[in-house]
Amino acid sequence: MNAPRPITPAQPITVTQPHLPPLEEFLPLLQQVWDSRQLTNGGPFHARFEAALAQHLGVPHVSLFTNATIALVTALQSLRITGEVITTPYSFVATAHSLLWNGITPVFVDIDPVTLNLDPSQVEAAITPRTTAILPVHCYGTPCDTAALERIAADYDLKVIYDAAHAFGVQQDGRSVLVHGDLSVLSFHATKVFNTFEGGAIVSPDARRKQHIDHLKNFGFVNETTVVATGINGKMSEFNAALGLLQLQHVDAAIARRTAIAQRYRTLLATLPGIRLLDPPARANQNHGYFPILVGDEFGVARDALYQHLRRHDVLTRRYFHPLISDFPMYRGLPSADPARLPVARDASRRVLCLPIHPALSDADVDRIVTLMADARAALLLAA
Ligand code: T4K
Repeated sequence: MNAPRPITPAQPITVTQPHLPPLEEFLPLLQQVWDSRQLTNGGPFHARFEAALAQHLGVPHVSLFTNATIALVTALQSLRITGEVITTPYSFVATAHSLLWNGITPVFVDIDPVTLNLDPSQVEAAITPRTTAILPVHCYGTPCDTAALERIAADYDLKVIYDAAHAFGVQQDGRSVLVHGDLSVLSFHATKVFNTFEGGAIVSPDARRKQHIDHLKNFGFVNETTVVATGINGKMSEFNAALGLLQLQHVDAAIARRTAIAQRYRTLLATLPGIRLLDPPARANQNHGYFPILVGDEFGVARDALYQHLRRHDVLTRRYFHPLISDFPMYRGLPSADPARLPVARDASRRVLCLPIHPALSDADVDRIVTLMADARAALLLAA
């Protein structure tokens, strides 16, 4: 896992790399799929993975999906959300796209400067008679201020659907962060802490809601001849479910390695002025799916110049999340997308850089990345 890389790596260092189990562990499961010829539509691996996942996460009910985007679209359908939904501009574009796919108007609200999550103190002012729900994101796996958001939701009779795409395995105050709100949606995309190649899930608080969601993800069928809702095809295949079942055995070790990498970054980056790291969340663990830094003016080298410098040295960082969702063409005409109303999100989007983090990254890789950052700054100071 930790073999040193040559100083000039043959392969670029990417922001992430999927963690996979040894292929020989997966082949016997594939053999079972081949033998059974049950490839999808709720086969045995689907049932086993769903149960094992709920237990692993410590949540009551899970519905597996083909990906988080379809799961978000379905979650909104299942709660019959309409009108306007308050959400964050600082996320992956799928968060807001799930609203547009349901004919819902996103209302963007600024983020909290410490957590980079939706700022509850701004939510209330954005509520109108058309508001039906809040769609916050546990960005980078940092839990939202769930208590404040759910207080507002209760006061105004709004639903809360968490985009928990980044929050696999995150616990706060001794329980899963996924139990909050009406529904939570996970992603198991290749780039996530826990992957099934593609995949996702909805966490439901009760069996009835789960059953409704399970019908929705299967075209609305409840039996061979009865369709009770305008469902979609969101089903996870047996291939993905078998992989997920196996991945559960490896995910804790993968997160442990990510944690060690994050600690190493923290120690090394402390020597670089102007580089801000996010505070570890209060009373919660971290899965270290991302390692965001905010490049301050004091660093001297602007974020985009640093991004290019690292790129020239084959270190492919990502500017998650730049541009803001509210800057994309299908959103920027909305009144709530006005940049003047989103100063904190805009500043974060200008400064953020997600450094490479994944279990196969070596200590030498981390050292090299930080050295390259220091070099960029030193070169600038020398030229000044
Ligand atoms: N909500 C939130 C808050 C999300 O962040 C996301 C997804 C969603 C909802 C929707 O979830 P899904 O519907 O996808 O389940 C990536 C992912 O495609 C996307 O899933 C993720 N968020 C987003 C933050 O990042 P890109 O455009 O950065 O991916 P890409 O292909 O450039 O990959 C980044 C790096 O990862 C590559 O440089 C190399 C490495 N990589 C990637 C893939 C796909 C691999 O080594 N192997 C691979 O198979 O969007």
